[in-house]
Amino acid sequence: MIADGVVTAEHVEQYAQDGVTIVRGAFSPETIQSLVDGVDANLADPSECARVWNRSDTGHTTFYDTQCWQRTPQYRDFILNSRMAEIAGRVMGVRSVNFFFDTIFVRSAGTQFRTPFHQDEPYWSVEGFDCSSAWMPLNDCEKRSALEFVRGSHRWEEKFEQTNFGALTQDERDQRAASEIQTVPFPDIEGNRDDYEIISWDMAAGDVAIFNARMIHGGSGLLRDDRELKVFNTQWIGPDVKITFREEGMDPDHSARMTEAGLGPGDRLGGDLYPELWSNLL
Ligand SMILES: O=C(O)CCC(=O)C(=O)O
Repeated sequence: MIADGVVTAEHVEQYAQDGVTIVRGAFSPETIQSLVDGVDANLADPSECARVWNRSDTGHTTFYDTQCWQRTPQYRDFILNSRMAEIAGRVMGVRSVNFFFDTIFVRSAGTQFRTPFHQDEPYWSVEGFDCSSAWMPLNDCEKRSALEFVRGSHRWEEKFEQTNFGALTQDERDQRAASEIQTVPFPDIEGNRDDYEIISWDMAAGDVAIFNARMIHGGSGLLRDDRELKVFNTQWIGPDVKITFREEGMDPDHSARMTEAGLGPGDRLGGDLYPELWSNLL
């Protein structure tokens, strides 16, 4: 279970039980600096997917962009050539891993905005258990500002109504209708924090938190006035995951690019857009 001595049996066990694990010191300062350069280039030239998730009265912003890896050499190099794919594959305990997509979350210094608690899979154009996100702060991040996870929630069976992120961005493209199958109101985690086991860590640049896409997570923000937060986030898919197009809408919506690439509901990810980047048979 060891990837260059980075992924241990404890990581695998923690991910399986809790739904999230943290791999510390996974990436070198040079790798992190390259991603910071990529994020800075991305901020200077946002893609058509970019959004400002939150802009406070005091001018603090939370910026989001996604699917930029093919236009940002530093992201492409990390995704194709770093050990991230192998780390994700070994943590999930799967036999192979495809890349799904990249996201950045950039909060200006002092931003208080916290991401509403949610699960990822219900927004995505895929369905399956072995689906994970790798959340990497590119600068040191205090526990109070790090992403939070509700322990074990990746195995909860309820289909929750999810946050409509369109209400945050006011952007037509983010609107998401209520789904007929998701009838259970989303639990008020923030209002009842003592009722849940909430996990987060002080994180250093180079650490990565890998979590299951069914896991309830949110938070971050609460930055000190002299602290910004740049996060680079990648999504990784195991062999049980299949494409699905959701009537209630998807965020980010990959249905058009998947269809254009000849992929449709029921297919596995593949091809140049969603390459297989690690296999334990290699
Ligand atoms: O960094 C954040 O605030 C949000 C991260 C998140 O929700 C995600 O990675 O799915």
